[in-house]
Amino acid sequence: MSSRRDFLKKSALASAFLLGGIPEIKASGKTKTSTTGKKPIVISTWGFGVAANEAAWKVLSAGGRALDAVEQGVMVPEADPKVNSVGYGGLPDRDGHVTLDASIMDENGNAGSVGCLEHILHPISVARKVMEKTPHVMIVGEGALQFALDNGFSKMDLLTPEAKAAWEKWKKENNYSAKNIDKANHDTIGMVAIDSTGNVSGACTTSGLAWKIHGRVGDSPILGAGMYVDNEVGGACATGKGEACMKICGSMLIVELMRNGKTPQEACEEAIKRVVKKQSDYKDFQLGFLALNKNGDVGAYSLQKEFTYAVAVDGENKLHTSDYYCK
Ligand code: SD4
Repeated sequence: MSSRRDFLKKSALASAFLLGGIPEIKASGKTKTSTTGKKPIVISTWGFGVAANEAAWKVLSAGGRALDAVEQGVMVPEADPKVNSVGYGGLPDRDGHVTLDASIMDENGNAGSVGCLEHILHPISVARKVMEKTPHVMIVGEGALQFALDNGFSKMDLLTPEAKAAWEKWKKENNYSAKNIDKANHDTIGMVAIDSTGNVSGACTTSGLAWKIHGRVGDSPILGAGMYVDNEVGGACATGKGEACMKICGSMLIVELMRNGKTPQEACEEAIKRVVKKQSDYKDFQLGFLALNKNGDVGAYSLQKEFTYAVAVDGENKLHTSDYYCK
C-alpha cells in the first residue's frame, strides 16, 4: 500500500512534470540518452509522444500500472484528428479505408493485437480486450470489428474531411499505385513504460502506411516486430517501414540483444545495422527504434535523420532527436 510520503512524492513529481516545458534535445555525434536508475519512466516515438507521455505519466505518477499507462498514453494520438498517421484522422489505404493496427503487452508476457481494424477510435483498447478476454493474441479485419462491437466499442467514421481530401488528391496524382513507405509517409506511436514497482509494458498503434493496398498489415500489431517487452529485460518499439522491421523481428531482436548485455542504444544501432546489411534499398525509407531497459536506460537510433522521441522521467518530459545511420 502507498504511504502518504509516497503519495506526496508522486504528487510533487506529477506537478513538476506538468510545469516542465518540452525542451528538445538533439543527439550530437555519439551522445546517448541515459536515465539510469529512474523509475517510473515512459518513452514514446515522435513529437506526439510528448502529449502521450503526459497522459501515461498521470497514471505512473499516481502509482498506477505500466499497462494502464501505455494504454492511456497512446489513446491520445489515437483520438487526435490532427495526427494523420494514428487512429482518427489517419490517412486511408488506396481504397479510402482507414485501417488500424495495434498491439499491447504486459509485464507477465500477455499480449493482444488487432490488424486492419476499421471504424474503432481506440484500437489499442480492443487489443487489450483481445489480451484479457480471449484465448487469442491477434484478431484482424471484419472479425476484429465484430469483436470490438461485441465488447461495447462503438462504430464511427475515422476518415476526417482533411484525410479524405488528401486521399482524393493522391488518387488524382498517383494512378492507384501502392506507394512504398518513404522517408515521410509514416509515424506510428510506440510506447514503453516502467511503473514504480518496476514492471514493464508496451503499446504500439498506427493507421500504418498511407495509400497501402487494402488489407496490408504492418509491423505494429506483430509481436516482436513493432513492439516487444520482457519484464526481465525491458522493451522496444519501432516506427517507419513496417516491412523492413518485420524482416528482422526488430523489437524482439533489440530485447534479446539487451538481455545479452547490450545497452538499449547499442541494441537499437545493431538492429538498424541488420537492416542496412540485408536490405539494399535502406537509403530510401525511414525506420527508427526506441528501447528501454529495466534500469531505465533509453536508446534510440534510426536509418534517416529526424527521428524524434519523448522521454518522461523524474518530473520532466522532453523531446529528443535520435542519432541516425545515413549521414
Ligand atoms: C507500418 N510501422 O504500418 C508502420 C508505419 C509507421 O511510423 O507509420 N511507422 O509499417
